[in-house]
Amino acid sequence: MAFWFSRSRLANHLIRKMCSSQNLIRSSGISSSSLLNLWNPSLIHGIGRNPRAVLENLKTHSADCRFASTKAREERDTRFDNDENQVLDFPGGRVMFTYQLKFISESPEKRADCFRVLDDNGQPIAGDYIELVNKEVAVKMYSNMVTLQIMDTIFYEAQRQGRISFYLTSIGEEAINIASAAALTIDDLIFPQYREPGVLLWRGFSLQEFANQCFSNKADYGKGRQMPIHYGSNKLNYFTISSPIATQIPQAVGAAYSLKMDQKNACAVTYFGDGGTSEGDFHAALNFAAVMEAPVIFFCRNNGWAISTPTSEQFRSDGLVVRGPAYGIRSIRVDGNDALAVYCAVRAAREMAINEQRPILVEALTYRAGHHSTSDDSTKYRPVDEIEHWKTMRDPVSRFRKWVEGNGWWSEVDESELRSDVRKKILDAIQAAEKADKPPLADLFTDVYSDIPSNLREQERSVRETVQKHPQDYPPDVPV
Ligand SMILES: Cc1ncc(C[n+]2csc(CCOP(=O)(O)OP(=O)(O)O)c2C)c(N)n1
Ligand SMILES: [Mg+2]
Repeated sequence: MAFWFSRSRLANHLIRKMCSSQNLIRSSGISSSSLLNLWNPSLIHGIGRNPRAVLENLKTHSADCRFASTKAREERDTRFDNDENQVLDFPGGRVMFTYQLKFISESPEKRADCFRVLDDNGQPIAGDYIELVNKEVAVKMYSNMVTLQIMDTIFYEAQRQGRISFYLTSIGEEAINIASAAALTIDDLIFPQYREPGVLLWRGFSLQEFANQCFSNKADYGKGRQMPIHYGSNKLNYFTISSPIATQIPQAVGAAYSLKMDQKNACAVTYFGDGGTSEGDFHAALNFAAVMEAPVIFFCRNNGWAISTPTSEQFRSDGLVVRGPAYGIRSIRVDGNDALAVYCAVRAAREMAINEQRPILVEALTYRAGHHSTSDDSTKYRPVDEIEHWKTMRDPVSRFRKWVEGNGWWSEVDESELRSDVRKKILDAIQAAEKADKPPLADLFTDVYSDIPSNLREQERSVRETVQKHPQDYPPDVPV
């Protein structure tokens, strides 16, 4: 760094020496800051017509006297051409000097725009993008959004009935879930937070597979060792959800970098909430991805809340989209309740991430229309009419339906058939999952070490003893 500063100091010194006729400068009516503009070679025109030209002449003349030897002159030409005294050639590019003591404002005059294709009534307002989604994709997207909604409603009730221990809905974020998934390919690696089961649904995870996980039965891929909704699927390139917030973000960058090294035609996509961006992992991940040029899409669901913490207590920036450029990441803000806008943005993001081998940040503005989870009652910390407004006026599912119906691709009959079919399938899946055997206790201790260490053997022996002593405190259907 010292090198650049010393270079610019040297330039400053030389300019002052060359332009020693201060009176001339003053009488020309040119301020000292505009004098410095004279060091732009593109201004060497029209000598004799204006004071600038006079000064230009002075500069050229003085410079010629100063550098008697050709070698020195060449050196001067390369060093001080192009506004050397106004520009700092610094790693990453050229930086303009300013002589105004001016701080960069903490907030821009205008907030970042939000891309949308459909208005609140499902009417297209950005026609150019409509044709990207054909009938087949649109109907599948809408059907998946409805399926996710019904799945959420029934599983939520199952938790309230005490049949599963925990649940968390995606209500209000169906467009984000389904439309982003639709814009990706199965080879793209998904690193979810937890409010994105629709991505898995789109990829073909069956209702039975969802139920098996929530009921922690033998068919659950996690062998009942995770809380409900911590889904994962090797087959569908969906990394298993982990409870600690934001851990998935740097993992996605690492995976994206491996895709880059293997020259794969795929990217990694990580989802996270507004709350997740307060974790150090978020910042480290963005910086790492930018520097390593990793093909990763950072998808932030800015839904206004991190459990009971509003975004105003989370950050003071204009949401998250403005953070991207700070790390050197191309970014877009999108209406998260407009399925077409989400689809178009993610599709474009994917193309850029893969073709240009770079990270992209997408911030989707939305609202967590449900409670955080079954462990929460959001009416305790936010107005009920706010929740109602988003649930009714800004519902992403009915908005998308209006567009699909308007195209003649969907009818009332289709709607009722879909709803009763999905409802029945989910109820059947829940019944089957509930009846299925639980994984044996021994599974608690496997799959981490190839040879189980002695401390774990000891824990296993101790838990068996405790279950035998106090059977009433343990589920009777877990084989010991
Ligand atoms: C490291 C860590 N800190 C705190 C928690 C507790 N916690 C679980 S969810 C959550 C809120 C996350 O909010 P956000 O990222 O906005 O996602 P949203 O629930 O809104 O979809 C918190 C604080 C956690 N799981 N992990
Ligand atoms: Mg949130």
